[in-house]
Amino acid sequence: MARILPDTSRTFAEYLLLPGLTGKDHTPRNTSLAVPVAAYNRGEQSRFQLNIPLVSASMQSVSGSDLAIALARQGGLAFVYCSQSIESQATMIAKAKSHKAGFVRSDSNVKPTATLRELLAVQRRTGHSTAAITDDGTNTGKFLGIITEKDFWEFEDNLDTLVSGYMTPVERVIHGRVGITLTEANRQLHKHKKECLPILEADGSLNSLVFKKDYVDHINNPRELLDADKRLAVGAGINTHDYMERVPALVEAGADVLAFDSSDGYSEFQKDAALWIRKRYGNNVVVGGGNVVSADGFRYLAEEAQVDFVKVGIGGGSICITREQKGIGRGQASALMDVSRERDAFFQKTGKYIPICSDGGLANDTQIIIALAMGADFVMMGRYFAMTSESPTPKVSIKGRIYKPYWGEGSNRARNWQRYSDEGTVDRLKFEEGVDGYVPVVGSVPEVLSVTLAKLRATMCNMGSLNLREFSEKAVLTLVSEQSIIEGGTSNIVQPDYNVTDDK
Ligand code: MZP
Repeated sequence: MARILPDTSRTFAEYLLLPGLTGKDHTPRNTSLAVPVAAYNRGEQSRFQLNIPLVSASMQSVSGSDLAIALARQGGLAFVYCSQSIESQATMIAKAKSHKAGFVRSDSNVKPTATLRELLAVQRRTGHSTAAITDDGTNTGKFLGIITEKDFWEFEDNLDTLVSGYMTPVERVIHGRVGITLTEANRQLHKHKKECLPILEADGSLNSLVFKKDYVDHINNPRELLDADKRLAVGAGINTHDYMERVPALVEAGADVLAFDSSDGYSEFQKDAALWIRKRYGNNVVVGGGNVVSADGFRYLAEEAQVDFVKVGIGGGSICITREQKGIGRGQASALMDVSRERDAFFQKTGKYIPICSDGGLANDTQIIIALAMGADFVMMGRYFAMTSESPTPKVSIKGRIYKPYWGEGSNRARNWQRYSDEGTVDRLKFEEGVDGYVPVVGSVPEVLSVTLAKLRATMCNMGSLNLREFSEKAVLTLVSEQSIIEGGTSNIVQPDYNVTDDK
């Protein structure tokens, strides 16, 4: 007979936190939201950390380059979706990686013999208004000058004239030499009141560009998540089918963290793929496994597949119908608590800490907080980010309100059969495991995060904790009754009806 677990499948909505002693130094300003992503050994530091404990789901309607840029600038990480061609996923990653850096490889370059019309075409393609002029029109050619949109008027000047007549020639361009530090480069920009400082090799060829706007960006976003070369960090979803081609392309494009996007990661297919990546890249890539909902699943991925982190959650996603379709899954709170316990036991036994990510089913800010208290090192969300202006979908107006489409990877619209089948059956996606709908637009990534993170920091202080490790170690949770949920809302008061017009 089947084994029946004694526990009931629980969800986050069924728990509340009890406050701990708040000390005088427990203020939101003193809290740190940094969390580990890559596995590490006792006494060491994780080789990849987030500055806030939130990542976005590898989904077509969630994680494109714009969201990757916006989230990394806030200290989190987006997993650019893998249900697209290898080339387009790599292009999205490369775009996010090139968004901002201390020293940027110039992507808009022309020869001095190019016409203004040709220059405009390059500027439109890249979206960048500053172009380098080099002898061969590449980003490493001999540097001859620089041109920006301010140097000519598109609707007044003859677009068939040559760029050479409008550019600032090298003799008059303030520039730096390779080897200059970023601080010194920014100092030069400040001193000469310039927007862009070209950095040249000793032989006069172009190496890179340093922009004032990047410096300003950095000052405005002190939490941003950067790689060793000061480029924004980007994650990428992968699958167990084409990893031998996809992973090298993503690593080449600059992906910092890879994560298997699979509805059921407790599989030999995932183990083989993870070991292949480990063998080829050692610890130079961070790779996450999942999804699992049990201690057994966690241990398998930790021990056998040697992944860096494990994602937890099956069937809880807001667009997910896996539980209805296949009868598989587990209440997200129960799954998370089971896996958290196993992660801690594994750490005690082996000295290796493998972070866990609670993936899907977080319906509001409170549930994010409860998930972190229950032991998630970080959380992955789809719906939350699909609702922001930076998600890749267009806005639509429905009955006067603004929405964006949001669909599951297992829906007919996404047809991400690789997520749901390990063996790659011929008649891919026989039945749907996800739905296709709309979510309201709530604002930009910085706007929504500022509220969520303020609540999280406030709760951490209520619990007497200054970091998220301490927060989950100190957390005391209680199951709530239906009546106590009602008690938690407002009662016996009249609230203003916002539709009533004020009659004076
Ligand atoms: P949510 O944040 O919208 O509740 O859930 C997002 C998570 O749902 C994703 O990270 C992924 O694990 C899962 N997902 C994505 N597509 C489907 C589906 O079509 C799904 N069933 O379950």
